[in-house]
Amino acid sequence: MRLYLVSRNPKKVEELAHLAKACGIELVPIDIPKVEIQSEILVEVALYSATVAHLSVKRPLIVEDSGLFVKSLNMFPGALSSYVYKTIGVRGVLKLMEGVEDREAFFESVIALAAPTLDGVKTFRGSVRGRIAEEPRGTGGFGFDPIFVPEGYTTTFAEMGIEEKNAVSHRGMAFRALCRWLLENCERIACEGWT
Ligand code: ITT
Repeated sequence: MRLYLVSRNPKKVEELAHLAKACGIELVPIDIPKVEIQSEILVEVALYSATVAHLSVKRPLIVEDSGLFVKSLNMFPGALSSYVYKTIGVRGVLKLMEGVEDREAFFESVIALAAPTLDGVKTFRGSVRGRIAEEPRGTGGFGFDPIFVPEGYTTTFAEMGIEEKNAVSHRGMAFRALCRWLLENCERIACEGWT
């Protein structure tokens, strides 16, 4: 089965391609603009992006929207993570956290699936709890990976390989939910014909 992916983040594409392969899906990135509404709610952002993309592409596709939510910053940057990363970056977030003891945070991911044989857009969610490190560590991954330590680990996401990160990450969890749903519903939605 083939699924198209609307994203301009090559690292995100790489992580999703690994997850798709494990699910027997060929993931094909398409370079069209991803229209994102301004909303604090990831599922709204993903639903809208997938709907708009599907209107122009008319093929089975997914979009993935994600964000880092820091408890002591009242869940900032959340759905604004991409913009905050590009502006103040990892160092900026660490500065906001200077002297802050409560370093609890979580990543959330929403994958939205749209396809011609599907009634409406279907969404899948994943999240991972963890903490904000005192200093950036590691060179892998992207975005806020160097400062995120998932619960039960001492290493940051940036110190993990793709497979290890995917096994615990918000994106891995959301994609596995999509994979399970497709397996269970493929016949009903005629997904074997998706190209
Ligand atoms: P596309 O919209 O083109 O897919 P993007 O990077 O802008 O790419 P989002 O709009 O979903 O994607 O923004 C999510 C931001 O949240 C991302 O740019 C990172 O800064 C951060 N983020 C999300 N998942 C992350 C992860 O697994 N590791 C590190 N940072 C992550």
